Amino acid sequence: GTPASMSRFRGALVAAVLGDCVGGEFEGAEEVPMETVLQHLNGLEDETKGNCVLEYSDDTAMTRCVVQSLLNRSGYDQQDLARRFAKEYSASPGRGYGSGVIQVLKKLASPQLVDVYQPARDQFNGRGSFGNGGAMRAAPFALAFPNLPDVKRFACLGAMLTHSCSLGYNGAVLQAMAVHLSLQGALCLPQQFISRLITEMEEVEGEEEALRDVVFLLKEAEKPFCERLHRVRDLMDRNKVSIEEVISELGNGIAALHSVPTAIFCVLHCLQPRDYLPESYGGLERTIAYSLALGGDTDTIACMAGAIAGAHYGVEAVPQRWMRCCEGAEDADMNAARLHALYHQTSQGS
Ligand code: F2R
Ligand code: MG
Ligand code: MG
Repeated sequence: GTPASMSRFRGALVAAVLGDCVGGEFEGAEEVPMETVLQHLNGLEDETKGNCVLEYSDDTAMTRCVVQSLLNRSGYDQQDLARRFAKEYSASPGRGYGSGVIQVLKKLASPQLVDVYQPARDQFNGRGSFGNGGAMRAAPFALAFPNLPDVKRFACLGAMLTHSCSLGYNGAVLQAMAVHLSLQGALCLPQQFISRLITEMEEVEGEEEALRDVVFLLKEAEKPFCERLHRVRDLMDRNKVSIEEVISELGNGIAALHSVPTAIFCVLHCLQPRDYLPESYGGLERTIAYSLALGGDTDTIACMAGAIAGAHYGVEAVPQRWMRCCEGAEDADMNAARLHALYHQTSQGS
């Protein structure tokens, strides 16, 4: 498709929901054989099963809040988004939220709250969360703002409502940038795509807060996301790479650092057919199946990989039967069209 076409917007938002819904089955599993993944996905194709409904989790619940807020406010409004997060959690607390973020969501509901970023700053004895909860809901920022500096800025602020640690909010910046570039067609040149992400993250991780956080947390390299993206590039260059190697090099966990680069790798790895995936699968199906086979935080990795891949392949690549099984997929499709209009309205105004 052409850059920033309607099909790409719809693909991004719908495939993110699909990744969350189909990935929920395996979240937290240590090992997920590909055979089991394919059985699960084949089950979605089975017409005899009637209306199977896979419920969405916190990933989609919070993404929907971001989408609704961006659409209703025609841009980023921190008070409105904070209020929507709190309201959504209170209406539907059983969506599988992270155990830490629940405290933030309860505090955000308080009418006395003056600074909406403060509850996030108080997390984990003032260190803030490094979880992937900011990144899992970052895609809509790439679908609302046409300019990269806006995408980075608002993805960062939107994540900071719950994740004040740079290892959390920088994961959201990286995820939103990946969706932004994919929307422009940048995945047609995969080497340039990953190089661009590294260049952008060099700048993002040069910020003082980021350098401070890596000293205290996770004991990682000075620019941890850049370092992981270099590993993604090394793995991409290899013809054969095992699931075990991907997990050990990139991770499959709940930290943004151990899941956002992994999701990006899943997309890049599945641009070509793979002998362990059905020949009948297109790139989007391959990406989601592969994300699930990594185990660990499967709903979130598949959700993030789905958004990036969906922006590349477009909505035509989404299997109708999978879509019909997933709660919230139809809504995502309609909202994507509205975000498309907002994006193009903003690009004309700038
Ligand atoms: N929570 C889950 N899955 C657990 C199983 C749910 C189960 N299916 C059910 O229904 O009960 N999934 C969701 O959580 C992830 C996003 O988490 P988020 O929003 O980042 O939450 P939080 O609480 O901020 O961080 C997650 C955990 O990471 C550790 N952590 C984070 N920062 C830390 C720090 N500074 N120091 C120490 N630990 C830190 C904590 O264990 C947090 O609880 C997604 O997977 C989503 O699907
Ligand atoms: Mg979840
Ligand atoms: Mg998850």
